[in-house]
Amino acid sequence: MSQRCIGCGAVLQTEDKNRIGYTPKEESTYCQRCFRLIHYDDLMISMKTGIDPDQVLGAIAKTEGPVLYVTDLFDFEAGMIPGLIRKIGEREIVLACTKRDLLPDTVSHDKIARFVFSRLKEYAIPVKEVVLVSGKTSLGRDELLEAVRRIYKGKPVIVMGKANSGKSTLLNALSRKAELTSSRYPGTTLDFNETVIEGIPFIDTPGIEIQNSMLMAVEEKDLKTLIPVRTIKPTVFQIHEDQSFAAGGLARVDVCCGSKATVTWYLSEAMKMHRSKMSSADDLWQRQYGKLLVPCVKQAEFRTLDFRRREEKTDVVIDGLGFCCISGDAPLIKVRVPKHVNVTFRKAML
Ligand SMILES: Nc1nc2c(ncn2[C@@H]2O[C@H](COP(=O)(O)OP(=O)(O)OP(=O)(O)O)[C@@H](O)[C@H]2O)c(=O)[nH]1
Ligand SMILES: [Mg+2]
Repeated sequence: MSQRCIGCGAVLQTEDKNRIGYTPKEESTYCQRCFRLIHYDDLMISMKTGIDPDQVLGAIAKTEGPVLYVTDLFDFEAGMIPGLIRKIGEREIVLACTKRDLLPDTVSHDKIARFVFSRLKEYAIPVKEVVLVSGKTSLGRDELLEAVRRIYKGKPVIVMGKANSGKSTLLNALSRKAELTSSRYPGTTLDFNETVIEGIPFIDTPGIEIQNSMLMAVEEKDLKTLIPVRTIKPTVFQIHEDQSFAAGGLARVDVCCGSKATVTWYLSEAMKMHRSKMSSADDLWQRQYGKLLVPCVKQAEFRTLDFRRREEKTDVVIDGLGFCCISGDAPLIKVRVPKHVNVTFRKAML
């Protein structure tokens, strides 16, 4: 049996239940893991730490086609791959910024596009075109296909990006079929998986590991709480003194306020935000961690980062969790996150 699973690209096998690609039936087109993910939302084999990013990038480097690079607009910083060209070789890249549906409609496409270009410059990622899309609503689908057509010269288009960025969902939107398996569990796609859309061969690829994301720090059952499914409704706080914000037991942002500042949170609606005076925040954290402050991380070793603000509006971005925008008189921000989780301070996106 050397057929591949249509959903995840793993080579199908009937021998070992605990290995990827297992199917109990010789004639199946999907492996059991995909079948259970699609029909029962049951993960079976977790690939959270299973796919080596160097292996994926190494395999991509051996291909010759142009690249459709997929990043998640909500979790944008986690999607960036600095030195991308060094890792995969010189080639034409179209960037699909997906999950546009998660950002408010009131923010213009132009504003988001300007933000994306400035971040790409910072990360030194050269792309030919940027298209804002949604795999969920199919917004931007035709525009993206046109952009891909412009870089397609006969070699399959490599669809790459970080785990969970939305590659498989986007390809399903492009093909108008639901063939590829997508799920909220990072590491859904397991191997290169070719699919032809309007005459163009695309290769879905396993997501590049997001080792420094909050999505890796929490238990799988909590991914439902962290990953937004609907348009984010920002939560706005006007503050007049030092305040602390706890995003469950996952992260804490302390804002040292001079006279008046505004803190706007962009999180999944299932995430609970707890605001307190900074003077009582440590006490709240100690007493309520894992009780009121949930979800929390598996290994609770935290680090604190200090940031002195200069920009008019600053985003504090916590990979895999979301971001908050701080404006006004708040010269110092302290961010407490699990040790390996990445934090970026950037000029405001929205
Ligand atoms: N709201 C919204 N959610 C999306 C969109 N695209 C993908 N998602 C969600 O994001 C999660 C990951 O989607 P996948 O398509 O499996 O992502 P992937 O990049 O193929 O992931 P890997 O195969 O693990 O690398 C799932 O929970 C999807 O439902 C989108 O456009 N909008
Ligand atoms: Mg996938």
